[in-house]
Amino acid sequence: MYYFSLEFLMGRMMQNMLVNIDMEDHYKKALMDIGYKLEDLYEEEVDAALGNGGLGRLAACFLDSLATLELPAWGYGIRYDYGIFKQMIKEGKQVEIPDFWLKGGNPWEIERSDVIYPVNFYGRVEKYYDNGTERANWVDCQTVMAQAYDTPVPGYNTYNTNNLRLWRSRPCNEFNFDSFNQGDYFGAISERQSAEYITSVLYPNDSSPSGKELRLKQQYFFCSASIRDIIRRYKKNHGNDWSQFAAKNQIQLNDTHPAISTIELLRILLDEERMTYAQAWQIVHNTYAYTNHTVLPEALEKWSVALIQRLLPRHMDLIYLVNHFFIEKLKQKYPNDGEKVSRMSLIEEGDEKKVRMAYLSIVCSHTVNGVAALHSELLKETIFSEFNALYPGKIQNKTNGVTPRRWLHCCNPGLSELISESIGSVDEWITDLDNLQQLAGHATNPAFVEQFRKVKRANKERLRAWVKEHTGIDIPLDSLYDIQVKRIHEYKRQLLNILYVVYRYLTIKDTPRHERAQKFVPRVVMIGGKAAPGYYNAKIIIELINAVSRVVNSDADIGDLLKVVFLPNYNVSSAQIIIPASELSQHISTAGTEASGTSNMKFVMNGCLIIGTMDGANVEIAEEIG
Ligand code: 26Q
Repeated sequence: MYYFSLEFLMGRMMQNMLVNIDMEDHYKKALMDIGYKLEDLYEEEVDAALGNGGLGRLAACFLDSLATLELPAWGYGIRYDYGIFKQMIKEGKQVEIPDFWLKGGNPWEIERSDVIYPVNFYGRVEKYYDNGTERANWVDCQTVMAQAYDTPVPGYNTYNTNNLRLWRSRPCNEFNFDSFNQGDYFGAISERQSAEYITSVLYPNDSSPSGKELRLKQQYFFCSASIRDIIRRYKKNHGNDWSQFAAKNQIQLNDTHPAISTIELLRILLDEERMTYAQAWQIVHNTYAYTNHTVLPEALEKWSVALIQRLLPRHMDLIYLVNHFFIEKLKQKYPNDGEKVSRMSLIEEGDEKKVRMAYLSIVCSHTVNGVAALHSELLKETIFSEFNALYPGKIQNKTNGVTPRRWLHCCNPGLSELISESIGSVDEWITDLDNLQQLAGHATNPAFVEQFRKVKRANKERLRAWVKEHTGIDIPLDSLYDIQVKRIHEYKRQLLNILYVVYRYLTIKDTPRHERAQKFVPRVVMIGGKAAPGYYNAKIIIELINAVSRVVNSDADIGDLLKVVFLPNYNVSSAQIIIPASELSQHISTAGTEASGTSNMKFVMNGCLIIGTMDGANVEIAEEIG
């Protein structure tokens, strides 16, 4: 199984690696012997932040779980030089700092100088007929090389190790030899640099797709190399017998970002392997599955036909061909309903023709899934309803999950130990979280409750020190820690949260001093998250939070009854400190807009009460925990 994703938000690796191979205690002791603390060593590692948020972190959690379940699954993606930007707050505003995470070297990756493929762009198509099948030579292309970098992915308590294979773009040596010969030395160098540029930087948008040529280049670049790699591996075992391909290779599309790979596989099967269209199509269709992560129309990818035509001319032909057969099927099933055909077409007509990548992904896949029960129902009833009617059963639900290794055991060793002591051993729950049900009996056990409180308090102390270090703000320990950390978005309603804080502040101010203590539980409201650099409304929400923080925190009349903190540079590592210290967490998206949410699960696992709308996976969490 291959998980194709433009994002893998791995965070730090060392503790996860040591825990999974059961070496953490040995390392702890060995380092202690030479006067070091393992925890201090962990702090030296930089995050591998090759993702924006939920979708990228989901990919990382899946890698850990797939390895732990001993499934033969690899991740394929891009080795960006620059991960998601670092966020600083200057005068209350977000400032973005480039994240050149490879500065000090990356000890986890293995450079594979032997695994390298050419990837073509631009050029033109020469068509010809071969026994009635139209095929093409794609000629006069620009070629870039894709080089593999591997990161091992050990499972918890397993003997197998999976792999995350990320591609880096390199110039092709033969590439543009002509300019050298013609004496255009600088021209040739600059073309080489533009090749390296493809994998330089992760796009920091996580909602409205940018539609930029470089982004499409990134998508095709990694898809092409990954498909080549998979075919090479298959041929080593099966030669030219393609009959087992789909049985041996399953590709999961993490959203539509790698959707062009469906057409790349089709192209290779037609133009290089010389199959008939029917044979090639069967293989593509039986190989792919697609995960959708949003119902928001503005977040659905659409690529301009003109751009694809120029960058990937043969792929544009083949998209039209797939669309032709698809529309034939529609016309048969719904005769005289031209409106429906144009609604469902893979091509959106208009001033600028566009390819609807979600529709392309649905048509090319055998299975489509949403990421929480409610979200999957919405897919079937709203944005993909006509596809659900056409292909009954194709759209399914697979509710997201998170790895309990990182999000409970590693980030909250105190709670992990308490749970293990209470239900027998760590191995009972750490690979099968249903075992946490055994804790129900301890909920009224005073000794357990006392221990639980102790653990929470220690985690709050750790967060308090982090807040002091990163914001300079002193927060009290004996307050309710109320937390909302996630990318800043209007639909996630950080604005609603901060307006409530203003209301609470004013209500406290309106209450006579002597009544306050009994009317208000002292609370520290913490909000954190990055805004996409071009998302104006998200950026001014950050400014507002900081402005409210300044007013409330400096009001001596309010004292410790209310503190407001903007947590800067929210990322995987800070999440591992923030989440275990939480007592109340906010998941208040407008119902129907948050596909799943995954931090909701992490907060719950760390003994936090969540407050939220009946949206995404909140619905299932509520059913599970009451
Ligand atoms: C697309 C085109 C061009 C540039 C950027 C993008 C892009 C990048 C990232 C579009 C979307 C994303 C990320 C989306 C995301 O994180 N979605 C979240 O996925 C989680 C995992 O399924 C869910 O839990 C969240 O509800 C969902 O918002």
